[in-house]
Amino acid sequence: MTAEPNAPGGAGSWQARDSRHYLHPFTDHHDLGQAGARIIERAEGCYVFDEHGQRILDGMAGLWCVNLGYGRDDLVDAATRQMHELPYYNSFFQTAHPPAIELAERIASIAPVGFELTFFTGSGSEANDTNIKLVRRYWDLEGKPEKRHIISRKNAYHGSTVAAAVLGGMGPMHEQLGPMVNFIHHIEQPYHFGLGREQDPAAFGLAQARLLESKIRQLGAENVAAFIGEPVQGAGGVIIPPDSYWPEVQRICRKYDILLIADEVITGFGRLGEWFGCQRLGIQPDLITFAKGVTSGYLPLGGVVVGERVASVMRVKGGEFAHGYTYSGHPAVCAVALANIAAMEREGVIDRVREETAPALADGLASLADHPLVGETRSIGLMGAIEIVADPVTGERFDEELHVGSRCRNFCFDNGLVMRAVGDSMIVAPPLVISPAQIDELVNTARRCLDLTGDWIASQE
Ligand code: PXG
Repeated sequence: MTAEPNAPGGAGSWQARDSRHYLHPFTDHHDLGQAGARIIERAEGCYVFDEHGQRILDGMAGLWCVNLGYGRDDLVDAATRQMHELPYYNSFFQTAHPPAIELAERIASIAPVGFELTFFTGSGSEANDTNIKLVRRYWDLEGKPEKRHIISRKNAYHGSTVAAAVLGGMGPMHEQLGPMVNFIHHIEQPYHFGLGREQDPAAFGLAQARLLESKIRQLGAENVAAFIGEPVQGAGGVIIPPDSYWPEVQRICRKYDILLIADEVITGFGRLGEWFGCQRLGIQPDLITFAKGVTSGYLPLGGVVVGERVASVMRVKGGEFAHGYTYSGHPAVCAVALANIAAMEREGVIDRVREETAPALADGLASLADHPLVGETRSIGLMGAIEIVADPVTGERFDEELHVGSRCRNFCFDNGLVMRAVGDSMIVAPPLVISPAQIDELVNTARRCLDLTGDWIASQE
């Protein structure tokens, strides 16, 4: 019997059609042509379903964004209603429409005190491009145009547009960009397990923060415009800085009169058990980048919440801010964000993260610490990491060639769990509506897959 032409693996299968025509983001197309993509067909709650009907617990909330989970009629209905009413209009040249105004107002109501003004974009990358221009505009208006340099961190992720990729600190992205924009500088990250596990965490946190001070002195404070950082680095491997880190960064930014940008694309909208991560970590930034969770990923939206310092200068001194996107404040997208925020409030989602599920995830991950492959587990809110090591005592890693993290990730997928690998750090960031029972399922599957990974490593020796 011949196979169905559209059956998995056949010439007309999703996989074959995909590899012929679809250029994927962050994908090796040689490998894709060989192995074929995993095709996800539908989703419900915290689970996605592949083309074979396998149910997979989405431990990454899509890409850190599907905070309310899949299948929410309220978000779909909000988009539909708005698209009937006004599917598109722009906010350029002194026009506006109710959904964008209402959303800007709503964000001001949940943001830290003094954040009254929001600029909308279509993504986190565009929001960070906006930040670069905002910072520049601010210092120009303040009569200090030489304050142009921005300091960021190695292994930071701030997006994929040219400017956002330069702003980020991902080596492989920089390599493909060629010559770098020369006003962005990177200092080392506060990655205790990876860079300072033999040191006291508080002392390590202070030392990493003071790298900022050294860099400012090297560049001259009169030339430095801003420092940007994710409160907790996400794509870099859920790097949770020691408690001593952010207060010291804050102190240094104030001392040298440097703007602080908190990139909350992942940590915003509830992931750390507060609306914004800076509220949880006690950071007082000047600009906040958001995206992802603002719409639970149902439609693309990003933006910058502008603090009083920058907002007042733009309002008082004026002059056109020569920047904007066709889809800045898209009405349907804003309507979904409003429905998303309303549902988070109505359903007490953030309180449940703080009081119930974040502690459950922390306990669950900690229970894996006795596994022979595990060097450390850590989490904050609903984002966590498991460090796979060859030797839990010394923290020595496996040979990179073994790609142990990717192996473990594949075992997870095959056994019904999406967990991501950043090198050999396994990371999770489930939907904020995950239940304690589903956290148990996540942790139990992770343990089983660590076992399978251990068996596989043994088979290679
Ligand atoms: N800032 C941060 C902190 C992010 O995590 C962006 C900016 C860019 O947002 P957009 O919407 O332009 O993608 C992000 C995005 C990963 C992964 O591999 C993470 C992101 C995107 C894609 C993959 O963990 N974060």
